[in-house]
Amino acid sequence: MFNFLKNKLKKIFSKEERENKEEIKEEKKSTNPILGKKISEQDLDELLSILVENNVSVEVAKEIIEKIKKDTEEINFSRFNFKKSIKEELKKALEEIMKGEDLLSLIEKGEKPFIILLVGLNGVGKTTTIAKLAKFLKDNNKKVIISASDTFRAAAIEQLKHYGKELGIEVISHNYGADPAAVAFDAIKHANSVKADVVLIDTAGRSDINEGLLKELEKIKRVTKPNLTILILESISGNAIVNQVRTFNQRIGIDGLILTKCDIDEKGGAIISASYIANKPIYFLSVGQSYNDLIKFEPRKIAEFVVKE
Ligand SMILES: Nc1nc2c(ncn2[C@@H]2O[C@H](COP(=O)(O)OP(=O)(O)OP(=O)(O)O)[C@@H](O)[C@H]2O)c(=O)[nH]1
Ligand SMILES: [Mg+2]
Repeated sequence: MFNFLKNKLKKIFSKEERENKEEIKEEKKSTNPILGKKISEQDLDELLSILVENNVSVEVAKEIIEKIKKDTEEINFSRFNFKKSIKEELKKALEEIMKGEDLLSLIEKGEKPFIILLVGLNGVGKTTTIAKLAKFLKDNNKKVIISASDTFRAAAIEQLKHYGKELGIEVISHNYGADPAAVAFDAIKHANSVKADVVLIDTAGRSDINEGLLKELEKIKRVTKPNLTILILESISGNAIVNQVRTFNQRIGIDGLILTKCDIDEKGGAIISASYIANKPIYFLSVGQSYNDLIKFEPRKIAEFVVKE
């Protein structure tokens, strides 16, 4: 009888001792069916597929999943609504990666004239984005000057002059073949004399990243010392976006991004890749071809677009 009690007490005490140890607690948690379910490798693979199928580059998708794996190691998800809960974890992770920034308040806090240089490959939407930005700034009572520093592509200057005329915004230009940095220098000088608030510098693109383009942009940047350098990217560009962000950032130095053509992008993943690799804010998304098609960037909306219920 006494022996039985002694043994029972021994058992209880040793159990208490064991329970004080962290590893035992963990063991108890993961094996307790009431406390729920942990994310398995298979679940992580499913989350990875969601990202990759929606155009997030494989490199970026793997890093995001690795982070989720670490962050959720200790979590026991409810068995009820398990899939929904882990998708929510994915959305939260995506939301943390992407950040927006209010361009207008940056301009208001910054120097006058506030100089913005737009760079990017051929056809991504630099010139039309300049027109949209110019309209947005004018609507917010800012005096804007545009520098037609794409002296490379035929009709680039006419395109900008046309937008300038429609919007009532002055465009400073030289002839085709002129030094783009000299055009920008003149535009800034003019902006100073008319007390403009903002100078938007358009630049030429190329079909792929080449030395000629990078050297040209480096020179424009050296001469103009912009307050902000914005890389324009197409949201429909897939994996190529990673290389664009890396090269422009290393060679030119970028402060933030604008993603274009989001109205024809059915996936949304390239926005996540670009944001992750750049680790810089997204100022706007361009969602169409008219002047007002520039919308504020909201990370949650992109996360929800990529990770559907
Ligand atoms: N659907 C859609 N089309 C866009 C958007 N942004 C730009 N575009 C179109 O993309 C094409 C190229 O735009 P541009 O602004 O001329 O591109 P760019 O980067 O200046 O091109 P280059 O000067 O040749 O280097 C035009 O037909 C634009 O109307 C967008 O958000 N949505
Ligand atoms: Mg252009």
